[in-house]
Amino acid sequence: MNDKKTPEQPLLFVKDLLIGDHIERSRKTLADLKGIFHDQEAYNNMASNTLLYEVSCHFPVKEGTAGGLFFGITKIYPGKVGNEYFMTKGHFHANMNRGEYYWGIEGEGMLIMMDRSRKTWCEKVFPGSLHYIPGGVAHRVANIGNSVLAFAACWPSDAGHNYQEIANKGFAATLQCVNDQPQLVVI
Ligand code: S6P
Ligand code: ZN
Repeated sequence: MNDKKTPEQPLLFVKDLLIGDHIERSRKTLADLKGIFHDQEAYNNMASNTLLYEVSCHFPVKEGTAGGLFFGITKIYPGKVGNEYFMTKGHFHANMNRGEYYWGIEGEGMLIMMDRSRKTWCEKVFPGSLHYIPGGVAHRVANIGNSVLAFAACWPSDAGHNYQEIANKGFAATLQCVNDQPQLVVI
């Protein structure tokens, strides 16, 4: 019997792409973000299959496992729906006290955060920027540049995701392009 183990394929993190085992990829189009953007007319006038962002994640353990970590790369394409930048859906973690790190890899973006009292603020994302998102803080990222924005994320494997609250109530402020500048506009 041959008891020699085949060496595991190394996990690669090449710019904005993850390669290796236990990697899952997903993509979100405009249709997947129905109800998220505020300019309904602009939304209806765009092709519903417009690609907004892609995520590749490394899930080394089962979702919900205590003590593990997940790693993901999100790539957001440039563009706007009306005055609102292409952005991620945004979520709270289902396990409210679980935090997360984000860091910028490529392009220019804005991390928008909102706490439980609906206080909303943002931080600029750029290559090398590092962002700590505390537990209980909803988070989403908008691409404010003219090229692809890529950022990495690391979060606990028992964080889970609560998209419902954002789908129902949204964020208290939205990031819009006003006079060619990103501005957080209270809804
Ligand atoms: C997971 C982490 C990211 C997002 C990704 C897409 O906790 O925050 O990997 O899942 O940026 O955003 P969303 O809001 O569509 O999950
Ligand atoms: Zn998260």
